[in-house]
Amino acid sequence: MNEFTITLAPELVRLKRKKTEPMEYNMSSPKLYKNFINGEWVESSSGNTSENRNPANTDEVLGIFQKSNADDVAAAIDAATEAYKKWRLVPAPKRGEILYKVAQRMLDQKEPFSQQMTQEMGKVIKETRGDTQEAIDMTFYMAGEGRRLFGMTTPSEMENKFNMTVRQPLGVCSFITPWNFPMAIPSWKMMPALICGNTVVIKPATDTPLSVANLIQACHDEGIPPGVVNMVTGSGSALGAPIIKNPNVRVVSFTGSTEVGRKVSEACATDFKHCCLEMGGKNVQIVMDDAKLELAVDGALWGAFGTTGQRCTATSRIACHKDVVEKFTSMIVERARKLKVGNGLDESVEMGPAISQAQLDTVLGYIDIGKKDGAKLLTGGERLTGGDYDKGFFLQPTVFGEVTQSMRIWKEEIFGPVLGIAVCGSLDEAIAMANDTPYGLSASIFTQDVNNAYTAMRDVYTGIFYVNAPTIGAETHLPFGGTKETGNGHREAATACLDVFSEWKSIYVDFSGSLQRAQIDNQ
Ligand code: UN1
Repeated sequence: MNEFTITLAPELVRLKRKKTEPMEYNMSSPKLYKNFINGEWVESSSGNTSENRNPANTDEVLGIFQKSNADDVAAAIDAATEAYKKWRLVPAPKRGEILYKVAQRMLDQKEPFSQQMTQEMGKVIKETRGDTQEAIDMTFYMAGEGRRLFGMTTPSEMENKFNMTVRQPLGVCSFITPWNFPMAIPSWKMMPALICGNTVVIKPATDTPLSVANLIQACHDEGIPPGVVNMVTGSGSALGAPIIKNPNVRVVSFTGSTEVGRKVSEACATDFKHCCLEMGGKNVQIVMDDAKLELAVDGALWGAFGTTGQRCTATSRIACHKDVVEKFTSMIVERARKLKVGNGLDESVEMGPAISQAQLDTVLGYIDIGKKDGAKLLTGGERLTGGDYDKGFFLQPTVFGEVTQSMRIWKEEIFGPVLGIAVCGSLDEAIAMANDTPYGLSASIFTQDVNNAYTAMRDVYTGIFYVNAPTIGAETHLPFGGTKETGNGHREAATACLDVFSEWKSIYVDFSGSLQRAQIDNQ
């Protein structure tokens, strides 16, 4: 054994396969879920819990979750700090081997994970299968990254000297994750952090802890060592500061509102922590006069009403060419009226409920604002009531016409199934309208003209852009994120995310046997 041989601690090679069951619940006596700290499910020292209810049927309690406090957070961060000492030394390909198994286990459990996600989050089962699949894709992708994590070698300016760069982990990474993609978004953060050699503390959204618990269980069952992944449930207001301000946390990755993101950013700045922010969006679909209108309507419906409009990338604005706006509008209104709204477990349902009463109220508030500002309500606009609708947070797919750039529904993120259509006279005008927002996440154009497409690709200032496709549908191996108030320059997914979870080390090896002074001896 030479000095470069790494000996794995026995717990780090614990790769046996246990039988996995998704977390279970029983409506008559809901299961008590715990925090996951140092490889064990443990109760919060607060002694407090909260219920996780189905937004499609609030009679249904999916589980009782811990309402954690700052002591729980500290315990999780301590465990992650300790585990980091060994995990960072596990060869990245070995870390990848574990992630391959985690991904395979998630694939085995895709259906129950997805069903539970629909029950806790509301979006339709086809979409929760997509969410779980996105987490699986990310996990396989990052597992493969274990055999890459490429640095570079480059010549030295001096003789007998070798230069290279390597990625080094930072330590404990903490994540504050949203409810709209309860498994995919946590996986975007967790898997790259782990493959780089960091350890993790995650605080899931209060509305969707079960999906994160399922993800954590899959990690645990496939041999991620104790302390390497930890989960603490509870509210952001109680746990945010203890997580972010803990000196052992070196990376904070947050997905949520711009308002909260700004606070996270400020809190990280004073301690120079890596901070990755994924925030709001106000995504436009441009429809040109030469667009295939059927396709543009399909795209707008999927972009606006998929996930009940609760995606950061949701299509909430249309800039439609004046020559086709009448036809496009009547086509979309007709289709929106026919969308089937209901419990997402029913395979025929096309749109589920809002996540919560608060979200429903926000969306209804924006519908009022739209009306008051003079937009023309073309369809929808009301909460759905009667029968099973009374038990959930359902509302009608809503379309406004005659929207103008001065209106709040044109500028502000709504995060609900509300689409506003405005008229443009030219591509230049459409691009100016697209950029008329504080956000810069996603945009799209429907056109058959290659010149229109390339001009918009260049001039619409967003992090994601689609041609003849809606504003949603990012794949895990391309960078995800946005410009302006959507992000702070970082990207999730792809290999771009590795820059959040590692730092470059530049290494110079001088084998000349004598002192060589850069910039001095080689002139
Ligand atoms: C989000 O919009 O909140 O690109 C995440 C998409 C999904 C992820 C969306 N893959 O639509």
